[in-house]
Order: sequence, then structure tokens, then C-alpha cells
Amino acid sequence: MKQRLLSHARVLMPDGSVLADATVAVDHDRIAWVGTEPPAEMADWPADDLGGDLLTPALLDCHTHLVHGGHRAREFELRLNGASYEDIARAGGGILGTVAATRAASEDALVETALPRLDALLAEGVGVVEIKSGYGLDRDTELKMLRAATRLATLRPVRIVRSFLGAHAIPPEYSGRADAYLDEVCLPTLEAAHAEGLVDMVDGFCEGIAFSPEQIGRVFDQAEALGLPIKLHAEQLSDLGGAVMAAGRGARSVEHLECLNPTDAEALAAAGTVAVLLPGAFYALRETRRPPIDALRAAGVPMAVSTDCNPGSSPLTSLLLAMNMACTLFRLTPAEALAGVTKHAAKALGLDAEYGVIEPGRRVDLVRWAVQDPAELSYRIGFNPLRERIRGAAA
Ligand code: DI6
Ligand code: FE
Repeated sequence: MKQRLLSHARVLMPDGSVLADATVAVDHDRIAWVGTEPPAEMADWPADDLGGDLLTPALLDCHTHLVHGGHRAREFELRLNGASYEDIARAGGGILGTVAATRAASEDALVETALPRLDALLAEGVGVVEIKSGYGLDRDTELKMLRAATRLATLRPVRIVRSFLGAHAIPPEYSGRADAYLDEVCLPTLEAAHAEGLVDMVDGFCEGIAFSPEQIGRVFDQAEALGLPIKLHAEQLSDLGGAVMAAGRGARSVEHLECLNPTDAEALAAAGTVAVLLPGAFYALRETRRPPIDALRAAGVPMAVSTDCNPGSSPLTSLLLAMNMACTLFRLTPAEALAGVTKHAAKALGLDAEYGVIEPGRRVDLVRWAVQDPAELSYRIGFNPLRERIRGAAA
């Protein structure tokens, strides 16, 4: 796409309002202008009439474990019969079950099995997907996961952000020796992955069943030394103070937060850290504690929404359903849910200069929906009104 006008659109504006009968001028891969009366020098650009459809930025899924081996349907049944997620993890299942399957899979197999999940996201207008490692927990498998994630961006029209999650669980060969795992495997693997250009961000799992804030702090020291941004799974199952620790270190985002103390919201706001809400995990684990949404909102913490697509706690590949769940289960407004998969998700990934709002200078990665009101994207359940994704080619 070279120079074009996308006319007669209902354009989602950065403040969440809709500009009716609007035009977006696109110039190769950048948005050139947005408004109702195109300036004279653009008036003769070829126009596509969008017929009054809603136009939003492409959606961003800012927290996924999309690349993984195997599945955990059996564990789903165990949980339905009363076992808890933590019981299963302590018995050597859970994340470690997926570690075994991911170690056994080839890089090609990881790519092949990830593609249908990626395609499900893309079909709903997702243009950017964050993908974590963390089911290898050994050097070769962590690198294999990150290489597979990198390849996905060459196979589909998507921007992939890769997060190193070596501090996800303690592998069986280091059982009871978390610090030795960090020293001997996790930290050297992060260095090797970074040297190979495979890491965009560094993540961790700060929980009673995983790593303490002090241990995560060591991973963050290494990230800082390598100049990599940080994010953290925190306060999902227990309140260890990980979210405030990460925010204090400048984390872009902290994620889950079901057990966050409401008084911690101020610290996230002060640090400009995004709260990433993952209602799919809340739903799948039949969790009853909800993230302190009112406190986060009152403090002005930007809230993102993501699928947490993973084979255990959130086998979800619909970001539209995650938006619906964020409203129904967490009481976000539909406007908050949409901001949560656009501008706030872009901020969580450090991509807010390029993605997440329709504004001059941003990338042309837009979605045309067969709806009028942006709230319709959150309110329907299991329905995909995507008409067209509009992605600009570089000059
Ligand atoms: N939190 C999650 O929701 C996923 N990882 C994590 O740290 C769950 C991963 C899994 O159960 O496989
Ligand atoms: Fe996760």
C-alpha cells in the first residue's frame, strides 16, 4: 500500500472516542493524517470507502506462552475433580509437564504447533504478539523456543516480541536448588540468548511455587546489565510483593495481580508500570480473588488485557473473548477493555510510539470491523466481526 485514503470510517481515537465519517491517510507503512477533511495535498490520493465501519489499531496480545510442546487436557480434568493448580505443580505436573513435552519437540514442531494458535489470534485482528520462553529451563530448549518464536514472524504478518522466561519454574534436575538453577542455567542462558539477538524483554514468575522476589531480582540485575527491559508475573497465587519490587525497578508491566494489595496500586502508578490483566487464567483456574481493579483505576494505572495463552492455566486463543471476560469477570468497561488490547498493551511492550493508537506517525496496522460501536467488540461472546486487517508495506 502506497498513498491511500481510508474514507468513511468510524475511527477509534486515542482518547477512546469515535470520530464519525472520518478519513485516515496512509503513506506506505505510516499513518499520515487523521480527520474529517483531508488536506488539499492528499485530496487526490486513491480512496477506499470503508462504508461506516469501525477502524481500530491492530490489537496487541502482550502476554502469551504461545510456543510450547504438548497439551494438558488431563490436568484440566484433574482440576475439574478438585485438584488445585498448585497441587498439580507440586506433584511434578503443571509447567513441568509442558517442559518435558517442549524439550522433546523439535524447533520445527514447535513452529508447526504454534502456527494454528497464532492464526487464531490473527483472525481476530491481532497484529503484535508477545511470546515467552520458559518451558525449556535448559539452555538448548530455551534457545529453541526463542528461535521458534522468531521464525513465526517470518511466516505470518505479525510483529513478535520475545520475552526470556528462564525463571518460570525450577526444573526437576535442580529440584530444591533454585539459586543453583539461576546461576548455572538461567543467567548464562539469558546471556547466550541475548548474544544471539533472541531476547526483547526479560520476564519471571514470582510465586511460592516458583521464584522469590530476591531471586527474580538477580535475574533483573542481569537484564539491566544487558540493557533489556523487564516485566513480571506477580501476585497471581500469592502476595510476595513482586509487583512493587518490579515496578520499583522500572518494569514495563506486572501481570496477573489477583493477589495484589490494593494499596500497592499507587506504587505501580508512580512507576508508570502497566497492570496486565489475564482473565483467561482467572476463569480457567476458577479463581475467586479478583485483581484490585477499583484501586488500579483510581490510581491511574494503565490496564492491559491479554490471553496468557498457555497450555495450563489459560488455553485461550481469543483476545476478543479475553476482552469480554475482562468486562464480565473483572468489571472493566468495554472502553477499558479495548484500551487494554491497544494502547495500554502497546505501552506494556514498549511499542507505544508505533502501535496501539491511530495517530499520524504510527504504523499502518489497522483493523476494519463490521460494527459501529467499539463496545460491540467486548460484548459479543464467541463472535468475530473482523472485516479486514489493513497493514501497510514499507516504502
Ligand atoms: N503464569 C501463568 O499463567 C503461566 N505461567 C505463569 O507463570 C502458566 C503456565 C502453565 O501453567 O503452563
Ligand atoms: Fe503467563
